[in-house]
Amino acid sequence: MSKKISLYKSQFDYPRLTFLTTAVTLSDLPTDQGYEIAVIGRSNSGKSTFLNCIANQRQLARTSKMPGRTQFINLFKLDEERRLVDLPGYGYAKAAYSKISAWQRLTNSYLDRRQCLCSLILLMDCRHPLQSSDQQIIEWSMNSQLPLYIVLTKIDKISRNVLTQTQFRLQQLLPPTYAQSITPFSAKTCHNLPEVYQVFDKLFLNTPCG
Ligand SMILES: Nc1nc2c(ncn2[C@@H]2O[C@H](COP(=O)(O)OP(=O)(O)OP(=O)(O)O)[C@@H](O)[C@H]2O)c(=O)[nH]1
Ligand SMILES: [Mg+2]
Repeated sequence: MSKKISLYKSQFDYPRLTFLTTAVTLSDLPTDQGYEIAVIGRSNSGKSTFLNCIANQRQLARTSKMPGRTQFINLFKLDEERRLVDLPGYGYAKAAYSKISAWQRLTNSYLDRRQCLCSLILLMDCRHPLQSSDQQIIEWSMNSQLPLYIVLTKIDKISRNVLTQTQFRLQQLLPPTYAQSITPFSAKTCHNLPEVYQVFDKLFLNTPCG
């Protein structure tokens, strides 16, 4: 793994992220104002762990080895206007089918209706990238013209060579807009955390919502 030193100083104080609320239905969400960036991806791709790493807090978002840990929409407040959102994962959650489809309905209606949603961060486990559900999210964001950024998680679990091959393959498969927007990440080593802060800053500062 590269030991590149980044001098990037983030515009927002991400370690000050605090838990705001859990939404079981859309009506539990705070007023639809300000800016939200949502972390989306398959169950177990590392979404909640990623948010903990960003906040430099071990238990801000609940994580688990078992897929299906996050079952509702959890919101974290960065400041009065900006929030980060941990969405339930899609894919192979170990739970009753009826429960899984309820989480997916919740996520889908959040995506369809939330005006202050300004971007998505799509997390993919670097060992299983671009599954059909990931492709559906990419397609949806293209059609809705919602900016999407890709983070490849768990890179501590593969060699540098395999990571390079994976990135190359993804660049061939993804539409050009997204091929340039991939950040490899490890929550174990916090590799590329400054780059991730840079992505969030850019998305918060340059993206009109609504
Ligand atoms: N080695 C390693 N493990 C990770 C990394 N990121 C997450 N994990 C592990 O992957 C498992 C799943 O992480 P979560 O953050 O709970 O995944 P999630 O995407 O929030 O899962 P759901 O809530 O089910 O959607 C946990 O055991 C984490 O410790 C990483 O970068 N490296
Ligand atoms: Mg989770």
